[in-house]
Amino acid sequence: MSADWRKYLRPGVTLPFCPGCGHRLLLKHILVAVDELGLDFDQMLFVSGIGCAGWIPSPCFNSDTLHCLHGRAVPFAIGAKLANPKLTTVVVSGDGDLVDIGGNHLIHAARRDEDITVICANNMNYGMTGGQVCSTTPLGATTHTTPRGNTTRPFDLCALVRGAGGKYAARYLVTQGDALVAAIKRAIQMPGFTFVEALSPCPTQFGRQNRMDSIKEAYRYTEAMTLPRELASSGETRDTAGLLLTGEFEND
Ligand SMILES: Cc1ncc(C[n+]2csc(CCOP(=O)(O)OP(=O)(O)O)c2C)c(N)n1
Ligand code: SF4
Ligand SMILES: [Mg+2]
Repeated sequence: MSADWRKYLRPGVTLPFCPGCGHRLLLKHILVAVDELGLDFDQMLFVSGIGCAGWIPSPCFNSDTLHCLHGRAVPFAIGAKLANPKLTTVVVSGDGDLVDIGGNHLIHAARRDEDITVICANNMNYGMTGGQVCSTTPLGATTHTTPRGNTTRPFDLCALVRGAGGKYAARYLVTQGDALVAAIKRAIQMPGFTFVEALSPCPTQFGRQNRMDSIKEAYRYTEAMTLPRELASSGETRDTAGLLLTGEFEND
């Protein structure tokens, strides 16, 4: 794996994440993908909304970045791409930002096959604001707003994007570096709307509220929710036991 990813960081920046945060790993994987593709960083635009995940590109990346209104990263990205079609336009934001607050933008961008890549850092809660429930929180999980356990079913993000018409969706844990880098590269290279979901543990909020005593435990919990797609019986994004499949999914 390329060791050169740090050269894409804004000079002097301190990565603004808690120890063990999955977003830190995702940041690295995105920059490794950019480096391996040999892209001109000056011709890239990264767009993010509000949340810890929104801090991955901005302030960290030394490219053009748009750190925009909560839930509005996708329409900002579409606007920028329309204004300058040569820009490689990549949204990097959180599950709460992209799927709760901005969910309508996400599904319609997929339906319209807008020429952008969306990378969603899914930590299954609103990390920045203290760990509230969101539409990706697993059933039964404790959050600040569900102290007795979440009673509503979470979205399966890859299924959501596929159902909306998105041609390419992929899901990996942030610890699956090689696979995640390959998926990000594929998504950036493929024309049209592409989506990568990175399962990114939040030990500080989600982990602590669910009695995970260490960073390792937070990673084990997330890993236990997944199954490699090759081991499942069909091309669905979730298996019959409800496990999220990791892999790449394409519509015809
Ligand atoms: C309009 C508006 N509503 C609510 C908030 C509060 N808020 C800030 S970040 C955030 C959640 C972000 O969650 P997510 O996108 O999952 O990012 P994470 O912090 O989990 O990485 C919320 C609700 C806000 N800043 N603006
Ligand atoms: S609160 Fe959670 S998501 Fe935010 S930086 Fe800390 S560990 Fe990461
Ligand atoms: Mg989140």
